[in-house]
Amino acid sequence: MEERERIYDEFEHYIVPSSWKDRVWEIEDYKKFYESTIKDKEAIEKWWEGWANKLFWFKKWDKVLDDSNPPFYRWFVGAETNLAYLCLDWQIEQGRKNKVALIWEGEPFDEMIRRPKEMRKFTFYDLYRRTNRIAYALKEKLGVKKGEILTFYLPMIPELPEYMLAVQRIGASHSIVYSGFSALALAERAMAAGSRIIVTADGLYRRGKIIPLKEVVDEAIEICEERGHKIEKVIVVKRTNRPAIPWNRRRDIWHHEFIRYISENVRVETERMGSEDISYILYTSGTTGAPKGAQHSIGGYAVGLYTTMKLIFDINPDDIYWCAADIGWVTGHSYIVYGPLMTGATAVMYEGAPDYPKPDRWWHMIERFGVSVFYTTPTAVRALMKFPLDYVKKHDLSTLRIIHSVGEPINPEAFRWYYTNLGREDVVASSTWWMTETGQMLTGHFPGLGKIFPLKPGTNGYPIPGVKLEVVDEDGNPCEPGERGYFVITSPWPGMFMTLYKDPKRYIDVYWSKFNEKGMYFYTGDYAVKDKDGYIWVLGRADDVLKIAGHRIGTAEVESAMILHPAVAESACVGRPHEIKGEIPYIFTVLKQGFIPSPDLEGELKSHLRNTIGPIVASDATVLFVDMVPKTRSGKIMRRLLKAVVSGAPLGDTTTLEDEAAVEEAEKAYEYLKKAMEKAEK
Ligand code: 6R9
Repeated sequence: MEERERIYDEFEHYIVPSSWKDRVWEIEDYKKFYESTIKDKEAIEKWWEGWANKLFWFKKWDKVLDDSNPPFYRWFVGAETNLAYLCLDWQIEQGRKNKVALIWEGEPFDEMIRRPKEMRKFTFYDLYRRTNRIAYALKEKLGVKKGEILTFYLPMIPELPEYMLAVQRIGASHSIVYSGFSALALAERAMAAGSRIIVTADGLYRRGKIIPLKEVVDEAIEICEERGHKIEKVIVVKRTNRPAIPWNRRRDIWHHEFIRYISENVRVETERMGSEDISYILYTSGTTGAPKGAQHSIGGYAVGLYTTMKLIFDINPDDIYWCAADIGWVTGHSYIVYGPLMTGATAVMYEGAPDYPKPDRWWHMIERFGVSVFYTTPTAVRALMKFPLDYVKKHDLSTLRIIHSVGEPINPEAFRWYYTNLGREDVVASSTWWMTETGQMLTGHFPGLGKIFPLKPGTNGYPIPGVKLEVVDEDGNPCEPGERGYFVITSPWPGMFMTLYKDPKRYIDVYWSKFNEKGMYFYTGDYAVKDKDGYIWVLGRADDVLKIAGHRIGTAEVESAMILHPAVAESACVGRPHEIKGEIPYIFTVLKQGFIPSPDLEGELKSHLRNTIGPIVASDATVLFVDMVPKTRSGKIMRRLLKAVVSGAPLGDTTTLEDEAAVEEAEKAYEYLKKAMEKAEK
């Protein structure tokens, strides 16, 4: 974070992609335009209504925005549409029946002929037929009804978007659990969503290996059952041909058998969904152990996605668009599936690792498909820029015209690397800031406006028109340019989540209470700075949430997983800066009496983490055994002190940030922990 603070301070020069030289906003002109879209509620409504009018609706709205009961904002009140209809039927109506909607590439690769072993293209009509068939089976064979939530635990295979669209068609909703999560995490989410159906696969390919999934689901179901929740059906997609998959004949069914006797021509009537009905819930980590189910709408969400696809990706039907994220993450929901399809783009979807079998897999794919718009993460860029540049240079990447990143702050070095080496200094590039809760991107550069403002390596650009973002101090007052503060959203936006599923109180407490004296400010949990030109620089989380390779993990989640282990008395998790992954977990651990620190025990605790949270946390975690975890008098873990220890920063004024910490005690703790860490590192 400190390094970034220096960057925006000293930032002097701009970059303009060569072919955009004549299409540059004077910053003041963009600001004028932007101001005109946010100057009052009417302006905001007018801006969003203009976009909404470009979409298909069964019935239009009575009201654009109902803000009479904040923070429960309602967008496009009274309107009716359907996400599956927007993504498929509406595209077909616009003449895209035979256009490729999805290019899917599997991970296995034939090195002899330098081609993927599997690559499939689906037209809009193909997807339309395939999802109708699944929708029919869900409805007729399992009685899935409007309002039901199905849990998906699937890898990056075409069946995942197909099931998503199938449930949308019949008015049901999904809750997708990232396939890297553990059985416990899956069980907790399936129970919280009240799902009786889980859709999964036998396994997935990762770096040439097969990773089992069905077994994890079975384990999760056992946990559910122990806690009194019944999973009635598990639909299993056969992905890997692994032999001897554990099977429960009453409960489990193969996907191919599930749809076998259903005609490929079957059609299911599309539910006319209310704008504020639930499209999906997606669980995300917060500062307490229990994951939060961000509940997304249909109408507002669609408008948010359509707008940003046009504004930030400047998407046109002839673009080959590739978002290289996982669908289990909000980025994949919004910008692999719903966003690209509803704009009629051709989207690429890739199953596996970026460096398999060689570190040029992605560049090879960009070349083979002629990708024009690319969306990726800083972690991936930093990992791939470590390899010799030849891997990039041997591929023709000249089709690229826009490359954006997401998920975490991007350091200027990584930005410059991709801007130059992938983008030949001629792409529009930016770091688009948004969150699971926002549903849609809210900052970036907007080639879709026909003009861009100059790029600054590492910045998040400007807020999109129609949305008010502010950087404020502890009291909610705007910070001076260059001054660090809390990042807040001060006007509602259409893609916003509607509440936390079944927990409206937590929705208010977590997001809308911190600055309530100032009005309805959505608190993002991030620190940010606005520089003197008005560019936003998001610096990182201000709360106890880590971003490990772009994945959001609550430190409380790690800590509550740790104490489930019989050897652990107490633990405190903080993020340690990492040059590729942004941050990695560092876990100070106090053992119960009778347990002795050892490498074996460390290994055991890490495999315990793998089983309780999943590999994202476990694979990079360091467990450090200590005699005590420093606490304030009110019993709160002194996290800033721990952060100073792990990042090698001096204690300095960190004590002042820690409420009620006795300076002397803090200093002692700091010295002790520093030594413990040095010892462990030797
Ligand atoms: C889309 C997504 C949200 C948190 C967010 C912030 C961080 C996301 C960023 C970024 C700096 C960017 N974040 N994009 N930080 N620059 N361009 O990542 O959603 O997983 O919910 O995480 O990610 O800290 O608050 P989610």
